[in-house]
Amino acid sequence: MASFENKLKDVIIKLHEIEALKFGMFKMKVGIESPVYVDLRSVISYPEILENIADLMWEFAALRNIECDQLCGVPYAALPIAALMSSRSKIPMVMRRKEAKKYGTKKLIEGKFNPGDNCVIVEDVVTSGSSVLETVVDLHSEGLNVTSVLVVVDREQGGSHNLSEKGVAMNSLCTLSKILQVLKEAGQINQDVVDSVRKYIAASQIHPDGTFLTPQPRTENVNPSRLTLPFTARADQAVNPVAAKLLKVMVSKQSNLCVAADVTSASRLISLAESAGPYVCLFKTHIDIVEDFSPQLIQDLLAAAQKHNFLLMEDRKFADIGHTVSLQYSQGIHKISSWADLVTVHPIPGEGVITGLKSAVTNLHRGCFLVVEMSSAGNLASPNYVASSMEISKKHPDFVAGIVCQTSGTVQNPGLLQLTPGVSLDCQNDGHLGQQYNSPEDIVMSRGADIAVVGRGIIQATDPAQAAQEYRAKLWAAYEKRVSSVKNV
Ligand code: S5P
Repeated sequence: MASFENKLKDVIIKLHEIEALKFGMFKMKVGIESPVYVDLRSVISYPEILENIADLMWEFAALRNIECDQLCGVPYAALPIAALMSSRSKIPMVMRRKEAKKYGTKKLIEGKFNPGDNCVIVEDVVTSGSSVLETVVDLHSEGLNVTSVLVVVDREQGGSHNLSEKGVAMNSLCTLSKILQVLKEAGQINQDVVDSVRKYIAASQIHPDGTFLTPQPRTENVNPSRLTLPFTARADQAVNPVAAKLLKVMVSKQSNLCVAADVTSASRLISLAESAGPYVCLFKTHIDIVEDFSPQLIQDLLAAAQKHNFLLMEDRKFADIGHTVSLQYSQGIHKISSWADLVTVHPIPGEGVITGLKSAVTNLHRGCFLVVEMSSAGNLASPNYVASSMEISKKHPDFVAGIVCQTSGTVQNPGLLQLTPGVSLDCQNDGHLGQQYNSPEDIVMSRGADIAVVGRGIIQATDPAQAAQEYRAKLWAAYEKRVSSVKNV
């Protein structure tokens, strides 16, 4: 039987074939032009695709442990999807009228329900989330509880954030980023289309009242998102003390560059810390690849970090049960917790991996980055995995400093940092080794990176100091452009 992931890919490709997903230039309801158009109304003409979407939505709801007493479809495109889901699951359905009837009973909600019933909204596409919020208001006014919405496509333009601010969790079957990835891999769209849609996503975050968070004309009540708020202001919103410190270092050094110091000798590691140190905010190590490791190396690293004002991150990618990671973090020859300000962690074992790490440190002047999406080709991070990982991050704001990911919509909270690897000036991937590169500008503007990780682009350069300087300048310019696109209009 096909996996959930393969069925999802199949549906995305079919939606493109029937032109429910289109690329070009389209005028949106909110008045801006968009390079992508998502309209699932036509899906009723293709019963098989409709059925597949409803099945996937139901499977997805089960994966997310979403339970409810009622389903509510938002007219029009989501109605048949909700109806099929209701028919399959035998969960009854209610329907919100677009307008209250002018005669007879002035019911807003059709269908039978009891006050206090838990209702999940089903929607086809979410942009700012305003239609869903209107539905939430009406359902609440009739006494129904609404805490979740199931969406087929999240356009990643602020909907998830706007809904969560109103206490409604958005669960999306797929995002625009996922659609781009699937259609690109299937050879149905080219890199230019991918780039233009990514730029558009980063540049058009929308508040539910219709105002743009980036980079459209700024209005008085704009509520800047993570992507547009300057690092200085974000330092105040960081709960983890290392994240706050890192943001301050970034501002004072005007650097959003992290060097991935993937070298195998102690002398090369220290030489890199000395040469690239002045230009980076973060120095990332894989300490287990150093062949002549000794405690002295740590002393030298700490001295370089102090001299050049950067933080240290050990990219250990912990991925075991809590008890084991607490030992791996604090014991052994590397004693990581004694020197690394930050570590990387895979959320795959569940929340225990974080509680385990936290149990190994007595003060919380340490933090971690959760690796929720990877840069490598064919990685297994599904939308479901990403969303569940983000839920874990919310439970430990004191320890989670940020998220390692590839797409701009993943991190909403301005107090968290997005760290993104896969950056190179020449953008040449490394073949069968799987790394996929983007340019510094793209990584910050389209993919939403706050900090970009550069390894071989710097360490294999003839002059690593000069290369670090060049990456820093390009990355910082891209960050300034991202922020000022809202500030200066
Ligand atoms: O998804 C990821 C996550 C990480 S932390 N992809 C990555 O490449 N990394 C790390 O970033 C990887 O372990 C390496 O240290 C660095 C990228 O190095 P580069 O030489 O490809 O720039």
